[in-house]
Amino acid sequence: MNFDTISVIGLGYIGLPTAAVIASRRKKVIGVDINQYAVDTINRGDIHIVEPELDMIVHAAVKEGYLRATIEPEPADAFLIAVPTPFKAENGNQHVPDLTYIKAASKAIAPVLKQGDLVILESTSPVGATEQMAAWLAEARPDLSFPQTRGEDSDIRVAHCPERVLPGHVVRELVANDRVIGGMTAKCSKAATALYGIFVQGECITTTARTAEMAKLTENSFRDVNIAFANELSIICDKLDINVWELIRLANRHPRVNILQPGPGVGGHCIAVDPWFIVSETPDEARLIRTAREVNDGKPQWVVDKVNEAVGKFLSANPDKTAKDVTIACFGLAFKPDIDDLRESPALSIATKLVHDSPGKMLMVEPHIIGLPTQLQKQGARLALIEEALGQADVAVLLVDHREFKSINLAKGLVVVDTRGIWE
Ligand code: SAJ
Repeated sequence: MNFDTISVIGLGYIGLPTAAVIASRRKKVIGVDINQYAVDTINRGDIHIVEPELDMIVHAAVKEGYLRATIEPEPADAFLIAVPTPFKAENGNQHVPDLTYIKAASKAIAPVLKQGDLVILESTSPVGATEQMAAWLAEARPDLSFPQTRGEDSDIRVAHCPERVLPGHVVRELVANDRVIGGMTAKCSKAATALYGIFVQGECITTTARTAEMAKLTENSFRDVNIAFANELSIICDKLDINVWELIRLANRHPRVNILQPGPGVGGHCIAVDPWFIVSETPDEARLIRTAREVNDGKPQWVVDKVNEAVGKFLSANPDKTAKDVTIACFGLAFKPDIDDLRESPALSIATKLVHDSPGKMLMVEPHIIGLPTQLQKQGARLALIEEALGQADVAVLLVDHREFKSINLAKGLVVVDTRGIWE
């Protein structure tokens, strides 16, 4: 199978690295995005997102002429769709998957499709989304045949191949991870396997499109349920006056126990989102998956309550002070350690609540950003350096276990709320 030109639709956290890695294998790649700023930035050889090593690869691919970005789709031999699948509210359900972007991408590429092309959906999707995408394509191109009606003999091949890369390690994991390839027919799977063979060193395992969709949702739900277990333990242990970090270390010495780490909640755009795709489709059956989501989503408020308790403790030890005199320092705003990504971050939502509720000074320590989000700034919070915050804080709240925070020496008398167990 020959893929001379490959088009990647959606140049975000998944699409851009994928486009760049394929281009680095000396394949002609056309990246398509509706965001003109992203298109212009990439065509200059720069990147509009933060991901280690990506800038070098994009720069080289654009400079050598293998990668080009555009707003309008152009003909290609394979199309990889990597657009977002957010939620929408519908009939009182807040977490219904919204396929608008997939629909728009299908409509956009349909006019340039030709016989023999391969279309791959990479976006994390509810079960059935690939079939739905194929239906949209068929509707727009009645002159071409698709697997849902023509099976193995279709003009166009369609598959779902979910991305499984870890933000912060995308460039390495894109190449090294195994891929689940869910073709709508065996021929579709074969074509998609050949495409991933261009850059994937992991194994490509074929299955159906629906199983591939569910595999991706299952992986992230598995992690969510396990983090929820750790978070629930942390709340139980707090009540029973047990150090949860020590408890987990001890329990994990059992050869068949591997408990994850509690934290301030689950953030990011995948683990806190994907389980809802299962719950939304099978609400009566997905009881554990739903409860895990609720446990993890409830953790930020529990942390806020803990900080308020800590402020109360400080005030009873310092009866001459009022709440207005208390300085709170939050350590970390990102959704996980050692990255700058604040989107869907429980740390950010805790900090925002604290800034809103606390009348005293609020200092934010986040070594990975150069300016605070406007909302925090407007409410009077200040971005501070580690030393400055430590010098002024009455209450220190550890929200993200960034490398920089691990070696901090805490002053005696400082009231601490440590959601990550690195200052225990
Ligand atoms: N977290 C904990 N405790 C833990 C582990 C994680 O509280 O023990 C929290 C993190 O702090 C963070 C959240 O969970 O807020 C998610 O972080 P993560 O590093 O576990 O995962 P993501 O969201 O960055 O990436 C996940 C990965 N999925 C799995 O590990 C099963 C990645 O492989 C997927 O490609 C990605 O979702 C995705 O795009 O779906």
